[in-house]
Amino acid sequence: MGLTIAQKIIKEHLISGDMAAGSEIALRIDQTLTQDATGTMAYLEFETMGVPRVRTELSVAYIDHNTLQSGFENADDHRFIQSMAKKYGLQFSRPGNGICHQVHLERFGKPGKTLIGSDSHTPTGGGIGMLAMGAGGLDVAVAMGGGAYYITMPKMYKVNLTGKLRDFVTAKDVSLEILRILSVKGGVGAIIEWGGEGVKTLSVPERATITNMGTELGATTSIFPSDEVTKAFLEAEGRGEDYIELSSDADAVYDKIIDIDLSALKPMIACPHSPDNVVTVESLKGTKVNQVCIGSCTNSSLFDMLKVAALLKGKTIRPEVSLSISPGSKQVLAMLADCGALSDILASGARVLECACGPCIGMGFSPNSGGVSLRTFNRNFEGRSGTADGQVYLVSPETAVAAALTGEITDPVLLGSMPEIKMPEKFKIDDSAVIPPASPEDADRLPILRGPNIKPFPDSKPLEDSLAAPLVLKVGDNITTDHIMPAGAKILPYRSNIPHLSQYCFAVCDETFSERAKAAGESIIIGGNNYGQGSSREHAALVPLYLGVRAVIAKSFARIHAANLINAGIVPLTFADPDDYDKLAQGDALRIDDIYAGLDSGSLTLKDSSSDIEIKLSCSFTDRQKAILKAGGLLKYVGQGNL
Ligand code: MIC
Ligand code: SF4
Repeated sequence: MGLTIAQKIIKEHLISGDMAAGSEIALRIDQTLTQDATGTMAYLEFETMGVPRVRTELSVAYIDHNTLQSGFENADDHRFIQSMAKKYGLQFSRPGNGICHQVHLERFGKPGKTLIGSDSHTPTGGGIGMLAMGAGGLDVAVAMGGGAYYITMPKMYKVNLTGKLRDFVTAKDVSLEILRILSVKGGVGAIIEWGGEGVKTLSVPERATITNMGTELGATTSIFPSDEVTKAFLEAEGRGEDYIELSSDADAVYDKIIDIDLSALKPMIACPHSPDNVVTVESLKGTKVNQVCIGSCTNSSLFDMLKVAALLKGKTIRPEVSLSISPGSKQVLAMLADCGALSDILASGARVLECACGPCIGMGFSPNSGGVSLRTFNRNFEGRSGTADGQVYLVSPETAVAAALTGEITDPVLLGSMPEIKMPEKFKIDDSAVIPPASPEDADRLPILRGPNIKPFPDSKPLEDSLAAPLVLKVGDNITTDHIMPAGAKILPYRSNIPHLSQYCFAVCDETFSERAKAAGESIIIGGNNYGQGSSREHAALVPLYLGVRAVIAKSFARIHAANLINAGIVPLTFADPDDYDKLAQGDALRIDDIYAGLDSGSLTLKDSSSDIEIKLSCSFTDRQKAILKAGGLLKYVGQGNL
């Protein structure tokens, strides 16, 4: 039987396990990346492992999220990460050098390699044929220490592309279309491979937009073949030697095949507050717009920015709209400046922000109260923009420009003809903002520089055989990590200070949660489907751990969050019958006995003494996951000699 591209890479990196969908596999990881919002914690965890130097082929520490320095906290964290990188053998990408995924694609990613990153949009690397996955910080720390990365062997889905995108219809519209078809849960447990004749018409930045946003499908990752287009991109980056050809076998077998005719697509838009709430742009025409933001790891490549500049050239944005543009990397910004496109952007009235995540994670540029904000980003979860009642829509750069110029949601086709965008044969290469590590001989003498904002991470305890605890919070479907542990400019500086962060846990849904959980001592959370979708932030597990949460019972979990819960020593359990969710009420006194035996048999009984009912729970943990839970989390398990 033939293999898919992902299966070929997995086969080459398989340390243990059976490549049958649903089985646990252990993978050798070639490259890792971290960003600063998850990085401080990941490096604190790495430090406790006592490994003298990273054991990967390449590990990069990026600073791109927490770049507003409105106090000492972020600057201290940057300095801490820089000192860790220098000592332990990592490349350090300085603030200003760009968004981790964009820079990694340009300067470091290699087809056929495995990459894990402490950021859920790490699959961007799939645009050049990498097996690139988002992971919790602790999993990345283990991989840096030379340990394997464990995942459930995914199913294989294929999206078969035919035709060619028309002017003003873009890779972003392809991403939105697949979200419309599959929903935010549609990719759970699967790798999405993009193939068919239409693939050849898509450039690397377009492919990377699509693999980036595959995260919103819940997919383990997304991947494109590595072909002549990939080769030309790597050559233009001066890295032709990194190219290898990669394609699936003609007789590869897929669990699902979806056909998309690129020529038939229209400009699409995701409405508040979910990336799969997708309709055509045309259907919302005339809706007034207050703010437009162009950038983020989804749409900040030179290709995107040149299109934006060409469409803005000689025009002025509407006075009632504010437009921000954040180029994805220093390379993109420098090339925009060199070719004059930056002047066209500035002359239009846009505000050019630094090369960082910025508004995407609420680091500034929050919309006005109730404001309508059109963003080229990948997430529009409620409150994520920093304005609680902000109405965020997700669109392509073309649709974003059309709104900035007209003040309302407008089909970009109405902008006239699309200027031809010529990509350079060579990108401008300047790696001066990437600081290499010290030599192993010098590393010993180097200090680690810590600020007062860095607090120890919460201690977990070994799993007990019985748990009696109140149902402290009951939430519905598709709860995101932005609900569990919100981000934004005010809170993000405390990513290395779990006690401080804890007061904001679940504040979006329930302002009293933190107090109530603390008062309860130990507690249980009940969730619906796809609990924990979105970010890879392990803070969405570490903070509940700090607040005493011992188990989360949900209808289903998002992949990275489930792994983060196990790593933190919190037990993720599912309802054997999802309808039992309705039988439980917040405040109920819950009890689970014989947990050790239940973990082995795969079934536990939840007793609700408030209503005197019993509910069956399922758990299908691997032996390794059981051992981690029993030890009280992955750090404890690694401490027992299990790296
Ligand atoms: C996000 O887009 O939500 C983030 C911020 O990049 C997160 C990481 C984080 O919370 O630090 C992600 O996607 O994993
Ligand atoms: Fe940064 Fe936004 Fe991309 Fe997350 S999704 S890495 S916050 S740009």
